[in-house]
Amino acid sequence: MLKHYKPWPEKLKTRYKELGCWEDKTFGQMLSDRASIYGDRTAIVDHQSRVTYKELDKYVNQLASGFQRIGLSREDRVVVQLPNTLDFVVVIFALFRLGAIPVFSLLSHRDSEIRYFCEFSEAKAYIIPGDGYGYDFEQLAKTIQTDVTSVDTIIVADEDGGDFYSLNDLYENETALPDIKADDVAFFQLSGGSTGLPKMIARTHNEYMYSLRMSADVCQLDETSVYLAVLPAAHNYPLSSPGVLGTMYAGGKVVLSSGASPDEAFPLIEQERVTITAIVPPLALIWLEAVPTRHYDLSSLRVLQVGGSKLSAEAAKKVTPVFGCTLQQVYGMAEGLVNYTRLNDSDDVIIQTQGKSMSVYDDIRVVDEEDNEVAQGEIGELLTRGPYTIRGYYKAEEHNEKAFTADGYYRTGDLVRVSEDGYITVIDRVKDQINRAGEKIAAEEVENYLLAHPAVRDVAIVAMPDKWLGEKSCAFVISRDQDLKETDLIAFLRTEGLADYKMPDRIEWMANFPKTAIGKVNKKELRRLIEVKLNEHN
Ligand code: J2J
Repeated sequence: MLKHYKPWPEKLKTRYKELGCWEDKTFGQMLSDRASIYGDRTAIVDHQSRVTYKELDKYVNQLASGFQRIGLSREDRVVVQLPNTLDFVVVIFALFRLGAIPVFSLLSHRDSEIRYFCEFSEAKAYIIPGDGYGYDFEQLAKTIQTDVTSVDTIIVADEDGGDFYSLNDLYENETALPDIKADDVAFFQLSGGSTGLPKMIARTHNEYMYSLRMSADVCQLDETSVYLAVLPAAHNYPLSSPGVLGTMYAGGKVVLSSGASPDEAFPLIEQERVTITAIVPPLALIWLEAVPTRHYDLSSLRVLQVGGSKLSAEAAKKVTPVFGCTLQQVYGMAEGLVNYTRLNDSDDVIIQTQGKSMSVYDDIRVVDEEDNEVAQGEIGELLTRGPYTIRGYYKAEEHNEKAFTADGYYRTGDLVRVSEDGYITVIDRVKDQINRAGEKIAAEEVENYLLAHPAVRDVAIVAMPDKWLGEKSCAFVISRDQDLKETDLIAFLRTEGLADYKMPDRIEWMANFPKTAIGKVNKKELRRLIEVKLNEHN
């Protein structure tokens, strides 16, 4: 068993198996099954390739064999930082078959994040994209390899690996692969987080397979479905809700796009006859504006999923008239629970709510600050547990005490209202996080970086409303130095190697912070202050 991983309690494992939720299938087996049922159907399309299920199955075995030859084996952690390409899919399935554990990072992550992922997971390998993605990943990989002792293998997804292995050279004759168990950890994902350091989420084959099987079912996918991934496929939403993996579960076709703009996505929808795709609310606004001015045939689209942050009812109303398809709101989290509006729900439910949990075995509680359940229909924090919601973060015992209840509920940090028939409306959040266009920023993580600047005495980061992104981040700073400028702080964060989306969008200088009754920084008041200021300028 993987060190530091706290497995599911035996009683629950037995229960979820008896209930038929967990089917004891690994992702490796799922792909072979699909290859035998849907062999000649197209599985994956990217900007340069198109492969069938049978071909994909073969490539995955060949790459797993190559990985094995260069020393990767069961339970080795491998940080995977790849764009939406066929390579991404082959790599993760090859690692699944080997029992090695991908750590899903995003292309936008930089030195600070990658270093932490490698160190914290004690990764053995790091897989990076080739040229053409706007950043020198090879240089980053060199630094990581030098600084992080566990990392001894770098693989570049390019024909020429330079000083490292080239992914293309690792496709080899198939060799015997280990026997992987469905209760094993399949991969690590990153939590959106609200604390100083991102938390890691370990998911087993069993629990995750159930999540995507239910998603495929709710979204009515079958082998004729065509899913377009425009969001980074490593993220939980496009990976499993139903995403790339749910579509493969159903035997459908996955189209991978490295960009999400209308000019990249719309032609793909037309050419590949895409039936379903998933976007975040800010993209929905851009797509809605773009439809009338672009002349692509989008008539194949049956479902447009919108989730990751709150979609306004105003925008929600426009989706069906503009796209001629059903809107599906998706409210999910990498920790597990996923809620969907159903395809046959009334317009009112689809426009006003963020959906209903997908499994009858999801336990949902809505509680007040003392953890007492609120009256039905009242606002409170959503707590949840169930067959595909984690029971604790990886290697984070102390934090788990706070993030989960003693009886195993995950504290989502979301303030919601649940209707009598189980539909959830997300109202606000209690967690210290900024949801910037669906990308989550843990305020404390960025605050800690800024506090390391010698001229910063104190800092507090809060969300401020933004017409396009939903929210942006505003850092209130108390400076020791009158000459300190916004540009100095941003430059400082860049040298620290923080991902771009975490950079504060605005800096406000303060002499003191408003405090709460118990003397903590009053972030609610700071949010109000910046909102007032923004309104004054409008
Ligand atoms: C309001 N807030 C939302 C929504 C997520 C499917 C869809 C999304 C995610 C995801 C995911 C929201 N309205 N429709 O993993 O499988 C906010 C909540 C939630 C947090 C989780 C999936 N959909 N949110 O966004 O792990 O605050 O997952 O707790 O990135 O995003 O973020 P994340």
